[in-house]
Amino acid sequence: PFQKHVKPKFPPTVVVSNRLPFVLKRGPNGNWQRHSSAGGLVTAVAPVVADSGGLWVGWSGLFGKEAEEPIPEADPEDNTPTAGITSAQIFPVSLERDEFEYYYNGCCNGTFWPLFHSMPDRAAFKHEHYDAYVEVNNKFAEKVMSAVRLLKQRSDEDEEILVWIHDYHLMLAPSMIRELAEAEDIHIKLGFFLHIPFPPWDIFRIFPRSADILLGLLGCGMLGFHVEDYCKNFVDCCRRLLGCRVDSTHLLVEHGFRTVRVRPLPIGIPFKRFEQLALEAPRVMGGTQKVVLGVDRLDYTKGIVERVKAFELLFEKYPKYIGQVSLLQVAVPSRTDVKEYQDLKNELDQLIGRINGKFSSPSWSPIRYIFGSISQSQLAAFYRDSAVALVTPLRDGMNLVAKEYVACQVHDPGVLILSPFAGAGETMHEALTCNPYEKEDVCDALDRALSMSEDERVMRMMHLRRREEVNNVDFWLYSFLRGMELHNLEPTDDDGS
Ligand code: GDG
Repeated sequence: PFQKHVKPKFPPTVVVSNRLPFVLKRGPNGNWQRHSSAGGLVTAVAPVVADSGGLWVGWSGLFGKEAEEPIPEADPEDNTPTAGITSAQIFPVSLERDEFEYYYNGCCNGTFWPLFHSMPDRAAFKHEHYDAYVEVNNKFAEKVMSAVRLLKQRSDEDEEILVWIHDYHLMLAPSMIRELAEAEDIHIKLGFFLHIPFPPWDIFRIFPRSADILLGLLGCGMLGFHVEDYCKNFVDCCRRLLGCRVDSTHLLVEHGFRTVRVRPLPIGIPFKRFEQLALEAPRVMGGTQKVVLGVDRLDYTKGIVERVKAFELLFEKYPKYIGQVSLLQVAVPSRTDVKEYQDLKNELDQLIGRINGKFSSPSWSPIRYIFGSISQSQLAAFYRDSAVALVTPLRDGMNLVAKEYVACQVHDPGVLILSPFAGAGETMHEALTCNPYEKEDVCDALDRALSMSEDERVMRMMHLRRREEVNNVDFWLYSFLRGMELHNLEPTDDDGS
């Protein structure tokens, strides 16, 4: 039923995520100002809230007294989709500083992030962190209920209310919300989407309270994961850790008196938006030297250190590339108050310094490194003008960079090199693949990409682009809605992309 450029119509929806879809900063007059996030997820989900008259529950990024000040309206010049959400549609959750430290840096990023990326050696388990996680999930559940009550008052008797919870920060919230709603006899449809991988049973069970996490998630009617393997892992965990009756083919889990549906819902990007940016953005990289591009949050799961080492090997194994090819690595600062991330930055700084010292000439250096964020238009120009995108995470839920690169190949297509350990590797079949743990393999994939004929590049990119254009972010929204089995689900014919 889905066609290109058809936008689904959502019922009144409460979107729930750890962070609200904007950052608050003090303006020149001391008042709070909203700075909208331009990230793919927010761009996709904000219209759902704006258009459905829905509400957004999340943390504002502020603590204490500051958090109690009223949320401002969007700046009149803000033209991002978030600007369509009024302050009355925002339900902020207030968190204490210590509680946040334990819940977010401790449990979410210190435990679940590495564990779910199958890196248990990096995961720390502290019961006080998990206690804070339970407490914060409770706070979110309470806030979601006040949002639901408001929507219920406003809507028709038979109108369904959708609650859509996002990501690993809120895995206990579904069953908490279900319990509260049932106590008040309010009927809601509860859906959850996990943006990171769901690990295999043998990894997941390392978490001491793993059964509680499953029980939390099973509060939903439907659970979405990026790819089928994550769905299968989840269903398998329910069978082995909770003893649930499951259907592994149709991805169903029986729990209590309900059947929970589990669905692979691979996220897409706003393809047309990136394509348009690439068509319009001014040229930023000139010259005849080829550029290999890496774009990531600075995170150990993204395999940036391993990638840079493979790039060093390229010049040793294939000296013909010295002076001809360089790596442009954009690393967006992330979780900078966590020691592990600070150590990673230091390691990368030293490594890049050493390699540049070894190979640079007065007119060329092998690695250009931007530690910071660039505008989306500049990013689109980088994507467009790079001969190769090197997307080599050690593990990644999906990876949107691979998809955005493809959308921006509007002239003289480049080559995508993709790790099979990213969810994107499941569907982007025409990419070259390499094992990021084996630098020889990465290095040979680079050689192949850099010497690929134009015919082969055009053919591979055409197929990659076609798939991402159809399976774009609106298709993901629509697939989520279909998975929720709502009544009155009708697409509108707005032109969206
Ligand atoms: C999580 C999962 C999953 C990057 N640098 C700049 C910039 N970006 C934008 C990219 C892209 C986004 O950040 C990164 O998305 P990824 O998907 O690559 O990675 P995570 O942040 O780890 O996201 C991941 C995703 O959730 C969605 O479900 O795919 O697996 O880990 O959109 O464009 N944007 C701008 N300047 C930059 O310098 N403007």
